[in-house]
Amino acid sequence: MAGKNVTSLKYCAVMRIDILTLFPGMFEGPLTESILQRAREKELLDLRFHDLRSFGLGKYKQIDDSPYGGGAGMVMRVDVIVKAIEAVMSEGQKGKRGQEGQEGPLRIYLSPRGKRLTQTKVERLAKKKWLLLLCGHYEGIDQRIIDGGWIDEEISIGDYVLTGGELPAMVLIDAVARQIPGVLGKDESAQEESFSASLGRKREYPHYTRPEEFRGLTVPDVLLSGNHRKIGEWRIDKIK
Ligand code: 4FV
Repeated sequence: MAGKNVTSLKYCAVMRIDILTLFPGMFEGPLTESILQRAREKELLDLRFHDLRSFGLGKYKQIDDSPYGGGAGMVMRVDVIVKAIEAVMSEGQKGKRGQEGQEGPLRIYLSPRGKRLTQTKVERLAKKKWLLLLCGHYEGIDQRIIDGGWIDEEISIGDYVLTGGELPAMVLIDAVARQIPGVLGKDESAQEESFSASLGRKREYPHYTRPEEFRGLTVPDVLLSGNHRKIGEWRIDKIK
């Protein structure tokens, strides 16, 4: 990640997230711009990328194999993935974090078989100090990685199939990071927005800004009235 050294952040970051992926380069861009990059520079977010290939077997660093029982595609091997997860956990236990008796990371596997990611779940995850995200590829991972207890939660971002878990991981990181105090500037609020508790988990009201008139399209008069009680009532009425 040329120019933006992101992994050598000190331990004081509010939230540490370790990402296990075959394609660390995919995170270039979405997590190195704007609000998320600022959060990393302000040491509110400590992102660490681990290339699963480096835990591969043999000369060719094999990480997957053909599915037992036959069928198309390849499956990521239990021995490779568990080695990677345990390496991150032991690495994290060393140093300052370990001394504080910091419990291990909440280990999340992004997959269409998971529970759907919601704002309520995002707010719960944002209270954690340490997350580990496993990004699958191909047909997915050997089920023993989950049944054997190396994954705490399986999370899906939606009922469709992607080429890998990297985009879902970025979606989760973006949504969670916004909930970390200090990440959103004062003019950006996570309070009164869609699906937030203050809006009863409903979709927020529509927004308008200058120009007041555009090709005959105008702004609702109440929003120009300065009457904040009426504006509040209008907005509540627009929440759906
Ligand atoms: C996905 C989702 C998703 C499935 C096979 C990765 C892919 C490949 N992850 N929400 N929808 N994952 O489609 O989280 O391994």
